[in-house]
Amino acid sequence: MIDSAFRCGTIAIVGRPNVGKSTLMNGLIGQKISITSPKPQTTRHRIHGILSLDEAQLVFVDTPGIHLNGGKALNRVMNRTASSALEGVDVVMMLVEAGRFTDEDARVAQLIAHVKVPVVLVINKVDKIQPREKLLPYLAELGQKVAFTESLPISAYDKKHTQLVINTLIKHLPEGEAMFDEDMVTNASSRFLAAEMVREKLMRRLEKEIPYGLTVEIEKYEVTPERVIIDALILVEREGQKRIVIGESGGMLKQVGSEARQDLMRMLDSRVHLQLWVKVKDNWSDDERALASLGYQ
Ligand SMILES: Nc1nc2c(ncn2[C@@H]2O[C@H](COP(=O)(O)OP(=O)(O)OP(=O)(O)O)[C@@H](O)[C@H]2O)c(=O)[nH]1
Ligand SMILES: [Mg+2]
Repeated sequence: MIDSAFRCGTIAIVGRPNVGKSTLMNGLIGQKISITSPKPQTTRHRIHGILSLDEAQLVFVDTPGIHLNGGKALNRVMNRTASSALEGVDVVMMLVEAGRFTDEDARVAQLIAHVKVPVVLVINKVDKIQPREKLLPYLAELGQKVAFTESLPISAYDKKHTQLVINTLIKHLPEGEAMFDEDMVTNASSRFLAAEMVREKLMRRLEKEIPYGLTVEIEKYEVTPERVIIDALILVEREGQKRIVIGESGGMLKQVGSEARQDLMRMLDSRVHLQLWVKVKDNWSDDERALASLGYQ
């Protein structure tokens, strides 16, 4: 008998920072929605990515990497944002990095130990382990450390692997009608995505603690027949950071602006005029009220 019932559900993507959650979500929906970088703690919000197929609709929820040590208020908010994403979803997809299992992975395993829905454990970045057989003892060990329903060793960059993830997830989704219009890839606003694209370039270009002390706010977002006009404000915590973000003769800001503009033009399918500003806002990342007003929940 052919099972032809349409399936639809939400899938939380959780794991410690830097395991490839956002890269995988973008790969699964075939479009860049969530920003990525080689640095941990890139994602700060919950970000929905929607994949609409003939037989199912998969609603992914990308989350900030769950990390130890409360640290600043922003860190606590990020951990809360991630763990609360486990509530009310139909499937939990936990990511680990092939060959590694840290205390932060153990924390994630502990958080998902009691969820009532299927847990798909994705062992990402298998491309980094050669030959593959080296992974076998690691895979056996994971069975003791994570309570999962099914596990999949993959590389988020590999189309065949992402297809396998999709097929596996569909099996675990409940029957039901689509929740979103089929041409919708995210429910995030263009304004939010614009701020994120700018933050991604800053995250990738800046070193040490600088990327962690900044946030981006969109001050103006105007759509005209010719182009989209965007003014983005980069908030930093100290004068010294402002100097670094601007760079010598404004060089850093120029590069960041030009890279972000390329992404935005692709995303918005329009010409884009992007203007960047930098301002100091003392201690915003450790101030609960400032965080709330900056859109961190
Ligand atoms: N070699 C390899 N690198 C990968 C793979 N998937 C992701 N990466 C890289 O891993 C780094 C982290 O990826 P992200 O997608 O930003 O990781 P994340 O889990 O979303 O990180 P946070 O948002 O900080 O929690 C980036 O440099 C990616 O390019 C993979 O399958 N193989
Ligand atoms: Mg991420």
